[in-house]
Amino acid sequence: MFCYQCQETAQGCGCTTKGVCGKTDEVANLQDKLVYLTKGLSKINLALRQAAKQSKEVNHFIVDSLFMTITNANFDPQRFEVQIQKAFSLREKLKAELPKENLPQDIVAFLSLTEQRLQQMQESNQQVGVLSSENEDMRSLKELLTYGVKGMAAYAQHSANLGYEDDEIYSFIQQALASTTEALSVDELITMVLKCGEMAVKTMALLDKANTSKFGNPESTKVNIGVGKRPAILVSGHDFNDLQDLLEQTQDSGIEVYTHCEMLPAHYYPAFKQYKHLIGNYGSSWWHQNEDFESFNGVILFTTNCIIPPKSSSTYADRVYTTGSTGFTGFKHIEQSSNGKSKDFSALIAHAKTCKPPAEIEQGEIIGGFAHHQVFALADKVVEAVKSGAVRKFFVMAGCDGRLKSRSYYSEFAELLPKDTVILTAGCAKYRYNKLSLGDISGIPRVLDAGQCNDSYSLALIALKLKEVFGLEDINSLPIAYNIAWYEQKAVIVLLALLSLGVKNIHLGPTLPSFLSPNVAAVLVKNFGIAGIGSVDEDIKSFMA
Ligand code: FSO
Ligand code: SF4
Repeated sequence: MFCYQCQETAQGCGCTTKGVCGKTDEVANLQDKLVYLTKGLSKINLALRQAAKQSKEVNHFIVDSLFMTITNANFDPQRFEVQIQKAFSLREKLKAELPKENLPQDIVAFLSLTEQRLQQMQESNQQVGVLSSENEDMRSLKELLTYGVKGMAAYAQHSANLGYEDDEIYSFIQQALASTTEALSVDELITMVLKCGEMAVKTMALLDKANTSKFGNPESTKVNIGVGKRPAILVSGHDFNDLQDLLEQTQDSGIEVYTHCEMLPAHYYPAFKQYKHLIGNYGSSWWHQNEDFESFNGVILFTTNCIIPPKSSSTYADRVYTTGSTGFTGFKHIEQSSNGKSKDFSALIAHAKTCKPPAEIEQGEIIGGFAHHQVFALADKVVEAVKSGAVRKFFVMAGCDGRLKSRSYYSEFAELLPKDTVILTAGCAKYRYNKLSLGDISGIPRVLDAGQCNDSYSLALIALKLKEVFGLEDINSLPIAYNIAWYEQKAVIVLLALLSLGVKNIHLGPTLPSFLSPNVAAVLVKNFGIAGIGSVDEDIKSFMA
């Protein structure tokens, strides 16, 4: 195996025997094969698209497959075997639709690919896996593009689950995948990467539309972090559609429901407030799940990543269920219903009824719900605070949390920021500072949480609105600094989206991605002013200067 797609990659270089995340060599190799097959299917679907005969089933399959390969989404080799078989059968289905003559050579080769040949290609590093690109700059750009479309696929799948789809997004994902197999120049690949950022903005806008159309606009909300008295289900991941289906199916069942990690922003939406048995948010960010799940006592449902393998001493594994693109050997999996109906959560609900209620680990409330609509409603107050000097600077600290000790930087940074600054956050990065008492400025909380990582889109809209209100030409003239923490591939697509909106001088930490070769990193530094992080004191000094 060779994988360097996330921030925690071994020694900052690459995982080669087993992932730091827990991914086995077997699963890593299956994932590489699956990604390779999505490239072939993309080429066929692009060819069919020219005759307006593209397959929706393949669009969905590619998005699902990419999501399955995102860090901490799926560790189950059997699920990947099944997906690989499905890729071959989809290829056969599409074959019948293709013209019999004048097919490009690469499609002809893909149509005759066997599983055995795929295995040989993988073993000899031919076209399958990261190391199949020998030139480190080409490899870097191809992987940056691949990780970008993996993140895009995750957001596209959430939108699709809510009934919002855009063929342009599917088409771009397929073009991007196909382009990684072509003999493109460095400049052509850079163009694709920049285009990926533009499509990221479209994808996040679509997901924002899906979420707000279905659940209303997030509003300023205090979320309980204590516990109730009944047996309960803890819902993790990002998929609001699953959460809503579960809440419907647990109405009046005597079961209470809690959110974990990235499901916290559900509480900010009006539609979720009507569920009185949605009690609050339990625990902390994804990497605390061993402790959080142990003390929760009830059933846990993963709708998306981040899953971490339970410790051998853990007692909660038999209480965990996965659904959607997620999977883990030993966890039970809830399948999609085949007839377009809601998923059937009855087994999980029955299981929850046999469990003890959650143990209390903290009490109190956290505040959030500051997505674009809520912040625009406060615009006058915000503008006044900036004009009067009460707010000197905003810090966008969106992104991810992670296990590395060095991430304590973000808690310290938040704590030591001057009191006339406001943090704009989204994603699980917020757990580094959303329970600190950072106070408010004339009623504006000093941590404004917009929501999940995809709600970084809201942060961009807020910046664009401020630019308009202050009559500025350039988004970078605003008193906004960007100090973003990344971990997995959804953060990569968020970064590309911000770059495409013209945001410059983003600081990225705790380390820069190891998949950026020195030359590719230099291009990002030169054109976008991307930088890493240093010490908290020095960084605050330079940001405030
Ligand atoms: Fe976090 Fe995990 Fe949302 Fe990611 S829970 S790390 S970028 O999956 O998607 O922010
Ligand atoms: Fe390593 Fe990250 Fe890949 Fe897991 S996802 S194998 S930790 S680089």
